[in-house]
Amino acid sequence: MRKKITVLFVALLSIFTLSACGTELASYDPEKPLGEQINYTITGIDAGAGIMLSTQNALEAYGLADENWQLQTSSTAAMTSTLEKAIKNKQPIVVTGWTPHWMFTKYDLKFLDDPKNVYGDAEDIHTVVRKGLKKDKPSAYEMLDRFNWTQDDMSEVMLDVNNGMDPEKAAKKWIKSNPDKVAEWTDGIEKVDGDPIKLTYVAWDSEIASTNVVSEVLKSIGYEPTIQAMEIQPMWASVATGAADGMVAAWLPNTAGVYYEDYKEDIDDLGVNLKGARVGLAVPSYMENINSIEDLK
Ligand code: PBE
Repeated sequence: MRKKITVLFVALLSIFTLSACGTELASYDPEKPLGEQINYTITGIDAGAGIMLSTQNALEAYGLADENWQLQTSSTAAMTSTLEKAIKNKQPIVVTGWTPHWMFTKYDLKFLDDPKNVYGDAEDIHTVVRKGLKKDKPSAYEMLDRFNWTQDDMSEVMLDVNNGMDPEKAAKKWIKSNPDKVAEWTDGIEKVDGDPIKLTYVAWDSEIASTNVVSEVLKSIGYEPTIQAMEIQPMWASVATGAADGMVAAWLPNTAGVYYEDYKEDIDDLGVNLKGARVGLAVPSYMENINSIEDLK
């Protein structure tokens, strides 16, 4: 009996302690050093993402690694949900941020200046296909080569998906309301009869949007596409080895630069499908005195 009570007591005590540790962070305090307030932690996404590699470089370049700043690996979904909670409570937070992404539409965020230019200037998103696609599937090649759209286009699809719409449905909806753009990508292309085509992507919100739109457009010219989500390195490898026909998810020159270097001999880069993307560190606008990565020190 006594033992049971002790066990119960210890159990209760640990629940209380854990919930005490789990209490929310305090609100952002501009008078206190930021590092102390957020445990010197930047909230990141999936490990292989280019933005994670760049952020590791930034921690070194700005001397933040020496001050024990660290980058927490998670996923886009976990990062945005942590961000949402922080914003609700006006708490301090630093995240890996990029546009186009609905986080910048939904929340009042700002990019931190990057005077050392670690994240590079504006990025473009490229379409990359396997060698030999031009010969084997000329209609798909031509459509993929023509595919290009704007940040607003992509954001529209992303926002619908974020609001709970199925990605395929959101893609169809966008296609229906943008017939002129779709015609530019498909006019005069010879239709095929159920040829398979395989696209790979990483399940970032931006790439879920673009890959689903391209897949639906390929359907409209007679292809039977499969789209397969994977991690970033296998995505590049799948196209380089010919296991996949192509992808529309290459953020260049900086973000996926290391992958491009590794695979450039074995792929066919069809150039830009979206201009002026951006990658960096971001904070909520209420962190008024934090405007540059230098301000994290
Ligand atoms: N992103 C979104 C990716 C590319 C698309 C910025 C998170 C990255 O590799 O970092």
